[in-house]
Amino acid sequence: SALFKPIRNSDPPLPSHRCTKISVVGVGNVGMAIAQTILTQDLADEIALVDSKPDKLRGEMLDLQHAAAFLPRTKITASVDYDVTAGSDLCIVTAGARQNPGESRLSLLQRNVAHFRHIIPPLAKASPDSILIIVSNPVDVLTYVAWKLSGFPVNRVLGSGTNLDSSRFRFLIADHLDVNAQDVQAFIVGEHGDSSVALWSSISVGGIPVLSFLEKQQIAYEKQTLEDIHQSVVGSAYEVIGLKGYTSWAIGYSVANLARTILRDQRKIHPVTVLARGFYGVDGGDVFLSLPALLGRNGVVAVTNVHMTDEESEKLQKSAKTILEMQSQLEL
Ligand code: 6V0
Repeated sequence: SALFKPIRNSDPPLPSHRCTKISVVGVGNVGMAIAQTILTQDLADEIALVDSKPDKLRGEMLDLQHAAAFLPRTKITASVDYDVTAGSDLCIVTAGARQNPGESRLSLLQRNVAHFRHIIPPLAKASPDSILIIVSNPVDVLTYVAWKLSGFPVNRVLGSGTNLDSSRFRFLIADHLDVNAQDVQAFIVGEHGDSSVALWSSISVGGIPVLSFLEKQQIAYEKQTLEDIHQSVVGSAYEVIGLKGYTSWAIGYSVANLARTILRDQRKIHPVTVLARGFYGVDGGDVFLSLPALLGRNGVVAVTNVHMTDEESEKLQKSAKTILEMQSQLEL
């Protein structure tokens, strides 16, 4: 006697492609923080994990599966073979090397390009209609590399970019004003790294444009205070890595937030790494960097025309040059 008695004359089961599938490549600190946030937020029906270390991979898969009694029902699979990712709606790449002490970013880039050669082509082949989110660093150049290696249209390849930097920025402004970070609209754009640009002129809190409000009310503020806040955003990752060895929770929430916007077609604006050529006067090559982008089920739908002062736009172009310089030294 079976545990359940089937209903008579019912429709055949729905095809499995009606389920939402997310693949995460790289089950290190970052990949697992992303996977676990996606799980707890019920964003996927299936999560496929890939890594080059089979034992670590199986351990992480089992550890997540053992939480089944406390979570929404999600199929969790894992393999060193990219077949496991077949038919994904979204593929998130966090695999690769981290910077060794004293190692230049260019040398890290070259090591990670070598990894991407083994990761991106099979990933793209197994899920030709998916959207790719690149998280591995240096994220801007690696998003360009992933775009080239995947052959995907440009709307379906993006990098987590300054989505995380902007969240850190909003937290610091909110903390300074003692308000909720969700009421602070503020973007960091450009490179995810040292040359990022804080768009002070477009910051608003509860719909009030902050700088023009202060100026109109003739309330004095120190430019240095603004500079200090931006510098603490730039220093944030170094500080966390110095203290705990890596960053994980904030990048986990930040990427899960992108997954939600894309898969549920939320059409929200996120500062993420996109092909920036032709926007805000960025030129000189196919450079990828963060701009406020409208995201939906097609990936990148549009780039938002945020107001920038001349100074901000000059800084953005400088950031683009920094990335292009790195890119030009690449052998693809
Ligand atoms: P980690 O904990 O060393 O994990 C990396 C994982 O990748 C390991 O499990 C490796 O086995 C795996 N891996 C390496 N090579 C391959 C390969 N060829 N194929 C499959 N798997 C492979 O690193 P962590 O998780 O801390 O960081 C991962 C990446 O994310 C690094 O490049 C970080 O610099 C980057 N980050 C990017 C952030 C962003 O905002 N864009 C934020 C934080 C970290």
